[in-house]
Amino acid sequence: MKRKWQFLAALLFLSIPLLTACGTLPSLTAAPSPTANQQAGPLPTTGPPKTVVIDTDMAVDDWMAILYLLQRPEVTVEAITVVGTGEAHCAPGIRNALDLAALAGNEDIPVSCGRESPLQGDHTFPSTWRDSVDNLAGLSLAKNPNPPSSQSAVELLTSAIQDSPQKVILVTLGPLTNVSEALQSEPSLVDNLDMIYVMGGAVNVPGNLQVPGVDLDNRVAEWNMYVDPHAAAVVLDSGAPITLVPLDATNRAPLNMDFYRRLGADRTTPEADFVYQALTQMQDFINSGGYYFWDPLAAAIATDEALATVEPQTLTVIEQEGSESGRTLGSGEGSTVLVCTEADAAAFEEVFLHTLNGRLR
Ligand SMILES: [Ca+2]
Repeated sequence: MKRKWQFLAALLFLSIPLLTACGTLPSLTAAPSPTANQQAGPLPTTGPPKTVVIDTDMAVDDWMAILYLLQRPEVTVEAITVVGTGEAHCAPGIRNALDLAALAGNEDIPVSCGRESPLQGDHTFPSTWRDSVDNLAGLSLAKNPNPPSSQSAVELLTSAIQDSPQKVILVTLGPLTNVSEALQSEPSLVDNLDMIYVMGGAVNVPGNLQVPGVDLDNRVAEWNMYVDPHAAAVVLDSGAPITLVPLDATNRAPLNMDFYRRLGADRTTPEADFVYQALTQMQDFINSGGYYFWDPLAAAIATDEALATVEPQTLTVIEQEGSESGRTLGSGEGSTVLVCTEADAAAFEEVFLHTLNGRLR
């Protein structure tokens, strides 16, 4: 059903992109038609069917990652859980996740949120960031008529993984609070996990807490790990198959104005147009040179590991409070996981644009 919808939708959007964009997002500008040149060349191929669950903190790059996964023909997203310790607060995070799912024609995907405090400590994202993503960066979406799931995030994660006849790919895009709680309460979940792709960590590169307006004496941690270091340690120690997509890899994929302009000239679906509108709100950040495809790259690697260079490494998460809290330290002790050390940014951008524009079959 989903594929049939996507096929019909793609035909419709390719035929009347202007009408569709205006009808779905009346407050936004119309998307231009693609040029012949933009449609030329072989399209990436998709692999076998994948069952995916997304755990997200609903920031702008999460929106891009979610729309990417919902547009993949071979991916079925069974559930979206919002992590309440991340950038979005629970109530707006749930609402925005439901509406994004509806934008992509998947309004029935169950969505719920988890606890709003870390397992340990009191680290949080800056309140100004949280307010902005809660507010959908000033954008608006058509409302999904469905209510949130009646299950908690941990219950939904657990049932979605346990009930799947196919092993599940779990894609985590925020702090690991929900996932750690689920794995602690039901350790056997690892038996039905094909892989957990974790956007987070900084292994052999600096962290990303040193940003304007944030005064933290920590140059080694990445935000998702910093916010809930104990949760990160629990997940890495769980025995689940894990592929970490740390800053080592995402630093290779900056989101720059060239890509922004390319998307502006090549957006033929509501999904692609929404990403363009979101990035329009992020132009100052993009121009600063500090914006990267963090979560979209992790989502894309979850569908195609060839986009990254992956190698096993043994890591320890520094849990103690202090200047290294949340660090993912390469060491002889700890948990051995797969780590993406490099990424092919050009290949990623190609597949991201094709996927957002519904060109894959
Ligand atoms: Ca995120």
